[in-house]
Amino acid sequence: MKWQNGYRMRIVLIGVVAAVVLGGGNAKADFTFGEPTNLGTTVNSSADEGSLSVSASCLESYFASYNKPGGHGHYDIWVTKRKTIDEDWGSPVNLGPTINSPSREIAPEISSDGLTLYFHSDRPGGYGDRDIWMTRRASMSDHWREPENLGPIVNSPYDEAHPSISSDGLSLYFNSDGRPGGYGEADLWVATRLTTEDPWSPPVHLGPMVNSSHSEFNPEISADGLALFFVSNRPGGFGGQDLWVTIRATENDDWDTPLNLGPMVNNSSGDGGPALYEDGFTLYFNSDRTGGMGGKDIWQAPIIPIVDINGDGIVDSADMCIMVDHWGTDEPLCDIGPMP
Ligand SMILES: [Ca+2]
Ligand SMILES: [Ca+2]
Ligand SMILES: [Ca+2]
Ligand SMILES: [Ca+2]
Repeated sequence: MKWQNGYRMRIVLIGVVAAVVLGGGNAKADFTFGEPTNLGTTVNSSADEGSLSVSASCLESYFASYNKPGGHGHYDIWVTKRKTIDEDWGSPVNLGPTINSPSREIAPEISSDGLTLYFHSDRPGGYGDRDIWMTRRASMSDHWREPENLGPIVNSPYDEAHPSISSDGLSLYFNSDGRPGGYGEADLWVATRLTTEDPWSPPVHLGPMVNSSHSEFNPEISADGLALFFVSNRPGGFGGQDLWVTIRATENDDWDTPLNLGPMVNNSSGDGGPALYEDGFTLYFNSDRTGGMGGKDIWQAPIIPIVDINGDGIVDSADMCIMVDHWGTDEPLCDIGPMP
């Protein structure tokens, strides 16, 4: 997910709240999710596809696929590209044997500058179980170099998986199932560093507000660092595993109680792999719900504004009048941009 600033992030947070409270009839100036659609047959196939990561340029999307023809065994990382954001995604290309191996390479995460690709793997050369690896390239047109293990500060004999890098490159979120200090099943952790040249600090467990005895995994940090999407099988969902989000007011605040993304996105299928498009109005995720090409597919759902400012359940001229009365002000009731 790659929102550029708090302005957009607030929209999405409102949207998440809307998804939760709309049934109560008290929604106003809210957003919700539209009907998810399958990303289509160019990217999806009868193999498993998931773990999408969209570049900041919106011209590259990395994803993982299991035993997709043309791969190197088990999960591999693939990329689909396009020349402009108005074009459809092109045919996926395997990242090749420098990156992919007979082991699993999965959960790609492209850095905001497009020059580092994180992923997790159980390939030889790690510290045990799954580890987080990265590969770099000198420029957007260069080839990805030989992957490097992130080292024994971040990785351990236990499980480290599903990296998500903050837009400033200074916080690395991941999940671990079994790392000492967890609450049971997978939990979310974060490692930080002072600059991108500094080593990573020992990972910190995200604590009891976010983690539970159920599974919390596949974190996805927003570009402004104020929303953390993840997947969980915790109670309160719609069956299987669901997408959830926790938010915080500033990067110095604690994470708040996680919210389920609601029934438009989550259903009784297994839903996971959250990613967000640069424009802040598209949520990507993977699911094995009906209507796909087989196995897991990548789906997208629009994030839709609801401009019911006075909360009477109708979007009409009364809402517009309130908007006009506060035009050019910072009245929070109306500050729902970027839509006018
Ligand atoms: Ca592989
Ligand atoms: Ca490990
Ligand atoms: Ca847990
Ligand atoms: Ca599929």
